[in-house]
Amino acid sequence: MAGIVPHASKIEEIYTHDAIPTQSPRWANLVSKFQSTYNMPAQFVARSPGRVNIIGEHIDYSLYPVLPMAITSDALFAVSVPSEQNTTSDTFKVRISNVQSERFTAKEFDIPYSGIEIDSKVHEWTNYFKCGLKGAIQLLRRGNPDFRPVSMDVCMDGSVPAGGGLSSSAAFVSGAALAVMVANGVEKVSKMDLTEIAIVAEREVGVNSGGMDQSASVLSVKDNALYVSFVPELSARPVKFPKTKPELKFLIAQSFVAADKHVTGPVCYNLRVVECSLAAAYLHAVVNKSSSPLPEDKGPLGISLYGFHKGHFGQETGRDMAAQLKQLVQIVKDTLTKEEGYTRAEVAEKLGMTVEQLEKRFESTFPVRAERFKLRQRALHVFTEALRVSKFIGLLEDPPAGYMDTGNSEEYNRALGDLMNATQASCRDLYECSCPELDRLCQIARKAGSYGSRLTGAGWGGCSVHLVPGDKVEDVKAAWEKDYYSKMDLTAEQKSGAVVVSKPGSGSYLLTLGEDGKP
Ligand code: NG1
Repeated sequence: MAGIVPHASKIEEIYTHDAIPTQSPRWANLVSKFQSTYNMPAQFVARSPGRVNIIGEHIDYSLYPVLPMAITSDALFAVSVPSEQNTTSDTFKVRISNVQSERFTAKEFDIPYSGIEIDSKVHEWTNYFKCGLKGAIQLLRRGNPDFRPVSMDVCMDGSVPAGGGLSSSAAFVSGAALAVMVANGVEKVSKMDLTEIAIVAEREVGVNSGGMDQSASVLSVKDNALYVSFVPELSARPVKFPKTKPELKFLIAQSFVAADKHVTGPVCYNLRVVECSLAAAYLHAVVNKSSSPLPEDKGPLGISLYGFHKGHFGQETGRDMAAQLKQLVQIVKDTLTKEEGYTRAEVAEKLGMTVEQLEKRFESTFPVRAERFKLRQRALHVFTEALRVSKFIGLLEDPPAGYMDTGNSEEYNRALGDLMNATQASCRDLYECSCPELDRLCQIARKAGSYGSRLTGAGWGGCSVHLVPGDKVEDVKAAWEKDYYSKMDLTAEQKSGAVVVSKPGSGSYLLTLGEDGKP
């Protein structure tokens, strides 16, 4: 389904109808800020959205399929390429500002043609732009190693809350990469290329991320969720929710627990990536009785639980996927018996390496802090979650006749919701990526009528997603207000953004502005 990043001629093509009244003034403000900052009009706007993950949590980096959807909130980059370019210099210039200029200070960079430095230890908002820039330049140089990027002026407006589990970073990096490609004369940007460079580029800021967010941000199609698979290569297809009665709505609720995975990486996100990779290597050594290492794949550390899965069964076929995953759950229960986790020495011994070799192989890309690795729990989460995704997508694309022909799809809606609830339990108990506040938001929502409630994104704070019958939306919102938000000290802005009823939005877009710099 890939193709070229679409060009819009007006913002109505980009957003769902209900979003236009808030997006119109926002775009007008962005282009007017651009004009007042740089004293010239912007030429185009590149846009990439955030996403909410419906199901398939923390399994993208184990290379199992996931089902996110894009949301309305996005990263916008108004761009102009100054007509005077200094062609004799060894550097090119990027001036970047933000509509929220007090929070995000404007910067100016003279970037050597020879390479871009990104210091992932410094948490600087422009790092994300540099990631996109670096990825785009690598792509531009694929066919032409001497390619010299142009200088550019950029003004950014991001509406995806940072650290909220809605992928502000993927929206930022893929939007920035798109802006750089277009500034450098590429009118037709391949969606797949853009997704792939955004995935790799985001690792520059210190997170060993999977590929779900960037895929959802770039490839989503309005009114559809997106089924994203990572093997044999990255691919995605839009998926419609069947018409149900009662109608289904997605509510996204903030926990207001900040989850900065760049800071907590060594004990949270990056540690989970290491644990899953170690589980794959361990299972391969013990179950597949192999003395050679697990073959390399696209997992962030070069191997994955899916790689073990494929190796174990010879090959994975779509039809047998669910049956195979069930067997793998049993294999994990029988093999990885230590609830308390495994020390480095215990894992190293099974892998036929020293502790130093293990540290070098698995912990040198991104450092992690742990005495023991909970291989059993992490692998159980991954295989059961992959199974839930396969059941969920089966329900969506092939709804069992009995569920739908009664004119009341209550039972069907519940089946979808149950899978989301099971994900939350697994994230809480096995993957340990929830937190009391997210658990609470889910409990409150279920009590007020949600079919399915779970954290979305990396977790440890951030956002939750809820599958709610249309006629219960107000009840669920009121319950959160009464039992959760009213007990917190929130600003008016936080209160108004706490809960969003979200329709599946479109992915990346380009909009060329008129001579006057107006949309
Ligand atoms: P967040 O932190 O919500 O953007 C992260 C990863 C995803 C995926 C989810 C968990 C990045 C950029 N994204 O999402 O790839 O692994 O956690 O399902 O690290």
